[in-house]
Amino acid sequence: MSEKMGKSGISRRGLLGATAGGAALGTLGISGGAMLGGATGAAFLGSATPARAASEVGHVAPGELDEYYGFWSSGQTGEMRILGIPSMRELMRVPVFNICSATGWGITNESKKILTEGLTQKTKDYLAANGLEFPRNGDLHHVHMSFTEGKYDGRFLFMNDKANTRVARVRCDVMKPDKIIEIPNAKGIHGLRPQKWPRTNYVFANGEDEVPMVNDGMILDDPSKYVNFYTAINADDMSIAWQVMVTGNLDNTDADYDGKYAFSTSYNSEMGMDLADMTAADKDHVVVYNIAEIEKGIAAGDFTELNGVKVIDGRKGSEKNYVRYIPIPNNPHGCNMAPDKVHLCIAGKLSPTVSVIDVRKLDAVFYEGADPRSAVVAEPELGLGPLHTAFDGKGNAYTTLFLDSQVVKWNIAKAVAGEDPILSKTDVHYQPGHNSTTMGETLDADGKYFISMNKFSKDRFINVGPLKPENEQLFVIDGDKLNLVHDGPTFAEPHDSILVHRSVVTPLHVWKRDDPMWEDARRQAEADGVDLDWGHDEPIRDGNKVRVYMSSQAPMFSLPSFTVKQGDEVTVYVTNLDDIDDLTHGFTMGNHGVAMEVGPQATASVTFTAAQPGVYWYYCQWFCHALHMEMRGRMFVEPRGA
Ligand code: K7E
Ligand code: CUA
Ligand code: CA
Repeated sequence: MSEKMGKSGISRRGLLGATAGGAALGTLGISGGAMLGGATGAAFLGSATPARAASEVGHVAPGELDEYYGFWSSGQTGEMRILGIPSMRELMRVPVFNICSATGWGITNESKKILTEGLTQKTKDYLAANGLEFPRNGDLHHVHMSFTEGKYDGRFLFMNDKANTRVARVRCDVMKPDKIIEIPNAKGIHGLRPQKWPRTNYVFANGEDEVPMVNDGMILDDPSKYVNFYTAINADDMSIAWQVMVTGNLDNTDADYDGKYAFSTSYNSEMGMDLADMTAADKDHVVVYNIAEIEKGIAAGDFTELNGVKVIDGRKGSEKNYVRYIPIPNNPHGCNMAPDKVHLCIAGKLSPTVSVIDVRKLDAVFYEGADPRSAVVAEPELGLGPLHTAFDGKGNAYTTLFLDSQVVKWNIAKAVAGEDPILSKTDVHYQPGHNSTTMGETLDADGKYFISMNKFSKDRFINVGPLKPENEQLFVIDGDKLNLVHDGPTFAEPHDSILVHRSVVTPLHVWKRDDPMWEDARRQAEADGVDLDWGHDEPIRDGNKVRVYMSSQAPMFSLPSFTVKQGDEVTVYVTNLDDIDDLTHGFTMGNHGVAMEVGPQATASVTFTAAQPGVYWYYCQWFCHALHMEMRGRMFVEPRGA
């Protein structure tokens, strides 16, 4: 480390001693134990009593329904979760980038198609070299809903996979992914936001990790050859619209309410390749993307085609009006556009400040050559380790302070006026990362509830071993104070959430038979002359490929048994004919690693090789009837020679 320090010309002592940010770095990176030791559990217990009884607000009695959906990321679990707010009950897990034993996501043909079709050939090749069809893991940080005119429109949810550089779209009518794409050129998609205005035509995605401009194994230690990519995805078909090549890495992103600009924070403006270099400068920057100018540049042919993507050069030194770099202290993280349509809040992370950018001043920065910092209209000092900011729609902001284990409520107008903006500080447990407010990233921000998503639970729960859960706390914020109404653990590791009024989202109760999810099954059944709804008494043989069509109706499969030959590649199609709310069946083939969910009125299919002769039971693994246990049948595998 000291050697690398020498390279950047700054000693470790100088770095750590230079600024408040430097001190924060020391705590953050170098003595993690001390960071956790300072938490204030006792103080919290004394102040936690809600000012109003829990029964009055924030309590959802059995049988009552929540007012909001919470759409949760799950970090390295790779799934999306749906919670009810304010009960904080976990209602559903939606596998996206992970493989799911219950639903068969990553096992069924329908899900495998979605997981594979958006991968680049290069990725398919190196996965194949590892015996994989698609990545086994995902790291899902940010879930955001599609917008129409600055408000959620309930069509889609979009989310990133940092681990494998992917972006997924989930249909809100069935709460299943329908598109998963790998982003070419970029590495490590992190920040992700939909365009807010006029509607979500683009989904913006940050590549966090720098890569050599030609990443062919010839360049390692020449940072001048490293670049980073900001990607605009066409939300309607999940194709790549364009990319901007930038200087510095990209962390979080957001878009304005005018459809003019999008923004990314960068903590590595230094283009450093290790911690020392990434924290060497006392300012990094926010990149501002000028959407109309980029679109003009693309239309005029001012791009390089790179792996099939039109790439605009927006690196520092480029004279064009595509991007501007606004210097911001120090390794900034969160990037949150306020619903007042004016103020963009950049959390300083290693700086105790939040930088407030007035987006109305950006035209001057682009077209009149104004100093980029002239758009920064306030930089209040709020506390140590500011990470993310949420809004109540009444001019107030809530910023998480990771190192202080607090949430600070502050007033944006006061900050801009140069007054002390801090309204309150509330202890949270412990080390909060993201936060969110009800409808807070939309023009419908209603200031009712606030979630603090804390990275550590430490001593809050009975011990479950060395791996502890995270902890999340829900507050009512419609008064002056933040009133705690829920405090509970979550499994690895939600980063972000959005809280969406239930009136916005109207999922189906049963599938529609013409759903595109099983289009391939429909086509295959037609080619086989089979009615997909009812199935077929005999397997359809096609060389050593065998297709078995059956339906399910509680408590029976239409086929009590079927026969194949050893070595056959067997595809089983199951259609659930039950047209009843909550009547899901499943199909598990014993000892074949095969299971899947078949929702009411859905078709699902799975393919496996019947490698060993014998009798194998298949069964419905989703409890559906008093005779659910009896809902099973036999696959008979005849020896090859028979
Ligand atoms: Cu949105 Cu966790 Cu990926 Cu901040 S990041 S905490
Ligand atoms: Cu069908 Cu259980
Ligand atoms: Ca930096």
